Amino acid sequence: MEDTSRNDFKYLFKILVIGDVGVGKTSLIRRFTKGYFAENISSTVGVDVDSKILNIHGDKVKLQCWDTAGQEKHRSITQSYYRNADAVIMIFDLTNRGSFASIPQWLMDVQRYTTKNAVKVLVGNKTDLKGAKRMVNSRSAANLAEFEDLLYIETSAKWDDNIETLFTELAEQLRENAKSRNLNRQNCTTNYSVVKKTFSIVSYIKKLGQKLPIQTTATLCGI
Ligand SMILES: Nc1nc2c(ncn2[C@@H]2O[C@H](COP(=O)(O)OP(=O)(O)O)[C@@H](O)[C@H]2O)c(=O)[nH]1
Ligand SMILES: [Mg+2]
Repeated sequence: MEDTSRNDFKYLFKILVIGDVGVGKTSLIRRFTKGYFAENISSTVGVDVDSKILNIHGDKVKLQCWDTAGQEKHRSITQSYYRNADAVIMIFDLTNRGSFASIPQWLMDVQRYTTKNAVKVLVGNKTDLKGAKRMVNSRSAANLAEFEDLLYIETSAKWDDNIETLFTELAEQLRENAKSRNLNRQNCTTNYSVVKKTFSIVSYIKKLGQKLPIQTTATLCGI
């Protein structure tokens, strides 16, 4: 999908990226937002935020990716970090069984601190490390994802494998959700404008001293 550098957009979504130290959170965000991979990244302090705008079916969708920096060592990510998250990407390292075993704990925090509507994605990173190095098979990860109602995808930040797909699909899903929420809201607004219109007609008729038509707002709103 097309990346635009201009800072106008139709949708803005906050995406949290969490998971154990070393799974590739920073690398994945860097690959997506900046387009490169660096073998040795010095860890940053505090939370890093990086964004990219994607063009999704003609709409500019800004994905704001929040990266933890160090706090994940002690799983001491605060509740405020999770606030207003539209999506959460939970990453584990396909070559590190421990990082996969941590996912249920991460998920507990996600369920505790985010809304039910937040889109949750499980990511197995480092697909470039194959053969004996691989410690978590796709089936186990897909089973967990299915059980916990998460999307699942395998990536390599190093080889740029599935990174674009991950964020594009996420953006599509978030845009769809936002559109249907707006539609619900709009329906309500339409009802209001219908009601308002009726009132102005009513006051106009009143002014003319005519008999008011019997019309309830409920029937106008189709309730
Ligand atoms: N082979 C390989 N190494 C990766 C990949 N992603 C990250 N790494 C390496 O894994 C280490 C930890 O990455 P980093 O992004 O700092 O992980 P974080 O602690 O989760 O932010 C670094 O040495 C990265 O170069 C990947 O897709 N493949
Ligand atoms: Mg990092």
